[in-house]
Amino acid sequence: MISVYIGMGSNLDGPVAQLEQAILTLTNHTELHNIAVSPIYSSKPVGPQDQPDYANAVMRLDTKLSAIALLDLLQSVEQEQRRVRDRHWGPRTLDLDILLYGDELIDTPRLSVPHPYMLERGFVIQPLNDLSPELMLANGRRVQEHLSQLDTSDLVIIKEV
Ligand code: A4P
Ligand code: MG
Repeated sequence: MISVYIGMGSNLDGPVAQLEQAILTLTNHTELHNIAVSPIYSSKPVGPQDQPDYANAVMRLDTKLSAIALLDLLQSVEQEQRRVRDRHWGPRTLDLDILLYGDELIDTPRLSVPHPYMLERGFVIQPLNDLSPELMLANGRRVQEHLSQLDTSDLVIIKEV
């Protein structure tokens, strides 16, 4: 079993409900085990500011799926929720990113793990810290050390899962 962390984000069509639907789908998947989910946070958009606030959370799970098989699964869940609700180009209804896949370093056209921007993002590191503050990252530092260096003043818990 590999221990995996997934970053979840949505800023369209009922962001909290989008995350809850994705959590339900993944929880019911036979290949994913011991799922734990952080609180859901509201966060200000990073990048273009002319878009709604995001709902963000992090999920931890154990799986025997390969990283690519897991990416395929996450993208199928994204497609499922996008196909039903997203009628326009623009902010996404659901973004599921593989943050960490065990301690593997992956650098291929389809997959970069650890996720390249995770350390800079309060909306990732805060919920990751809620689940695993002591987790040691590839750079030899713990999640809680990174959290102490980030501005998280825009984050508000909107739902305990
Ligand atoms: N890909 C490469 N590495 C990974 C990985 N570790 N996990 C590839 C998942 N996918 C990975 O992703 C494009 C391609 O990235 C995939 O086909 C996969 O092969 P995408 O989700 O379709 O496109 P995207 O959303 O433009 O990319 P990405 O990287 O998910 O976007 P970002 O950088 O995450 O930006 N502000 C707040 N507050 N909260 C947010 O959640 N999210 C974004 C999206 C911007 N601002 C935000 C938030
Ligand atoms: Mg993505």
